[in-house]
Amino acid sequence: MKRTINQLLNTNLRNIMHINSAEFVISNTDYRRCPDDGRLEFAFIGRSNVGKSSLINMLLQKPDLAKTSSKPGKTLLINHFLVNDEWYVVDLPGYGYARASKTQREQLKKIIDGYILHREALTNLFLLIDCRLEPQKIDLDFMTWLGENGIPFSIVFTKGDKLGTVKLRESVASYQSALLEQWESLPPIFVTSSEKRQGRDELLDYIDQIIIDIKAQ
Ligand SMILES: Nc1nc2c(ncn2[C@@H]2O[C@H](COP(=O)(O)OP(=O)(O)OP(=O)(O)O)[C@@H](O)[C@H]2O)c(=O)[nH]1
Ligand SMILES: [Mg+2]
Repeated sequence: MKRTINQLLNTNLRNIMHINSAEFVISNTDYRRCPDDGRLEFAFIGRSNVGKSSLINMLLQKPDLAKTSSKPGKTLLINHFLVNDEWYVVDLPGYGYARASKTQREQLKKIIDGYILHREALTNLFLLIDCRLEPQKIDLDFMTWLGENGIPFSIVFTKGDKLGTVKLRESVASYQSALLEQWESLPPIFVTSSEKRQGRDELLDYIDQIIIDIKAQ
C-alpha cells in the first residue's frame, strides 16, 4: 500500500507518462500508405546504427518491439507502433549507411524524405546523434535541411553510457557550441542511454506535453 502511494506521488509530481500498451501496427515504404486515423506521431531518425530502434524499445519498455542490430542498416522501412491506443512512435531507416549500394541509398532517401516532407501526422522528429562523435557534416546538413523545410525537431544524444559524466558533458557542450555557429537558437536537446534507461522520463514528458498542448488548442 505504502509503495503504491509513493508511486502515485512520484507520478503526480513528475508527471511521467505511463506506457500502458505499445504494439507494432504496420511497415511501409511509402508515407501515403501509413495509417490514416489522424493520430499524432513522433518519429526517430539519425544515422544508421545510432540507436533509434533501441531507444524506442527503451522508451516503450519492450526490448524486442523494434528490430535492432549491431550492424548498420537494420531498419529499412517506415515502422508504426501504436502507444496507449493514442499516438504513434515511428521508427525510420537510418541515413548515411556507407556500405549500402547507391541504389539502396537512393531508395532509402526517397522513403525518408517522402515521409518527413509529406507526413501530416508527423508532430515532432527526434534526430539522434551518437554522443561520442564530433559534429558530423551529414548530421549538420540534415538539420539544415529540416530547418529549411520547417520540420519541428529535437536532438537526442544516444549511447550516453559509453562516456563518463565529464566527457559526456563536454561532448554535449561542444556540440551545442558548434550548432550555435550555424543556428540562432537551439532545439530541445536530450541525453539518453538505452542501455542505462537514461533520458526516458524527459523524453516521455516532452512528448506528453506536446500532446497535451495540441489537444488544448
Ligand atoms: N552501449 C549502448 N549501445 C547501444 C545503445 N543504443 C543502441 N546501442 C547499440 O547500437 C547498435 C545499433 O542499435 P539500433 O537500435 O539497431 O540502431 P538503429 O539506429 O536503429 O540502426 P538502423 O536501423 O540500422 O539504422 C546495437 O548494437 C545496439 O545494441 C545505448 O544506449 N548504449
Ligand atoms: Mg533501426
